[in-house]
Amino acid sequence: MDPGRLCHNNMLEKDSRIYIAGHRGLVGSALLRRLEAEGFERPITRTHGELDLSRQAEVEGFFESERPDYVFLAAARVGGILANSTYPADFIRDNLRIQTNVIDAAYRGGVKKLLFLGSSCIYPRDCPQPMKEEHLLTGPLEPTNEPYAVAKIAGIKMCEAYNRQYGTRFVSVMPTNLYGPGDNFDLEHSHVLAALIRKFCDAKAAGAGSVTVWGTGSPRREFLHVDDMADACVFVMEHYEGDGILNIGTGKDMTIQELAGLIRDVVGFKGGIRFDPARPDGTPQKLLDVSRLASLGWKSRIPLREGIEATCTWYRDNVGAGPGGGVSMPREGS
Ligand code: GFB
Repeated sequence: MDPGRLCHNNMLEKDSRIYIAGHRGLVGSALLRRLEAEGFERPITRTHGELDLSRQAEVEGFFESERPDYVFLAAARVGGILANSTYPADFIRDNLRIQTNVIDAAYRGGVKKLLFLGSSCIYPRDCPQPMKEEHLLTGPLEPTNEPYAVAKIAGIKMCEAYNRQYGTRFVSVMPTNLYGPGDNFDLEHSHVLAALIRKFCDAKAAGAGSVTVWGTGSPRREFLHVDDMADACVFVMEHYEGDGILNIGTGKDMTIQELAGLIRDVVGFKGGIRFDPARPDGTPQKLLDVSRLASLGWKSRIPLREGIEATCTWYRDNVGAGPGGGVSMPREGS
């Protein structure tokens, strides 16, 4: 396996044909914002209604007619700990289908480079911390999201196999837990940071006495703002080549209890915090070793508190305030 290296021969041109699969999801929408802000003329996007990525013939037809040069594969079925354990079949089926169709069509369509988005849950449940890229496939996975993780591992291995057999340039990145504008704030399906923003904002508005946080509060998680993630994706697309996967994170984690305290503080909620240990904790710790990407020249920039403040504002303006407050955002997309 080619472990990967820095390259400078892959700069995206303003008129490059860049396809963002999943442009309505958390990561895809951040990528689109980023590329449009930089004056890229032709980001190619399709809504789910226009192109169903789980249907092979549709995906092949799309690649034949649109001929993208670069692909950000940010389309996926995603969700938090409860969604993963409630819909395991949907998570493994939809992700295998989407990524298989897009990766294969990208090869057949002569795509110059594809970036596949994995997840930090590909690493073993009891992985040494911080988790290094070489820890992949060294131990059993966390049961609450094993089907999703297995699909993502299949995507990584598919990229590697296509590179080896067909000489493609497909690269896989492993983001830590992401958050930011455009996140899913549905209490059953979301990830923890979005859920807690909603719970604390709504509790403050309702004058509630306390907020309930799932689990014991002791698991440790790392959080990366999605605009940093989009920046890292563009950096990797332009500057990295090889089969070796790359972790993307901040390199810093905190307990769920600490996160709840921080969000309570940002929101200005004066009530208490209760924990519900009947809800699952999931993996005890998920902290990425980000030294590999740092050695290539990329580091996260958005401080957590600042990112949470901006996401609270986005939530109040877009989800929590209106009559449809708390609407479920699309689950497919990032
Ligand atoms: O973000 P989260 O749903 O997913 O939960 P994972 C992280 C931690 O926050 C768990 C706790 O220990 C939850 O019990 N938590 C506390 C809450 N309150 C809440 C709440 O109101 N909502 C949620 N959702 N959690 C996911 C995987 O794991 O991470 C996916 O299931 C993916 O496959 C994603 O990898 C990045 O971090 O445990």
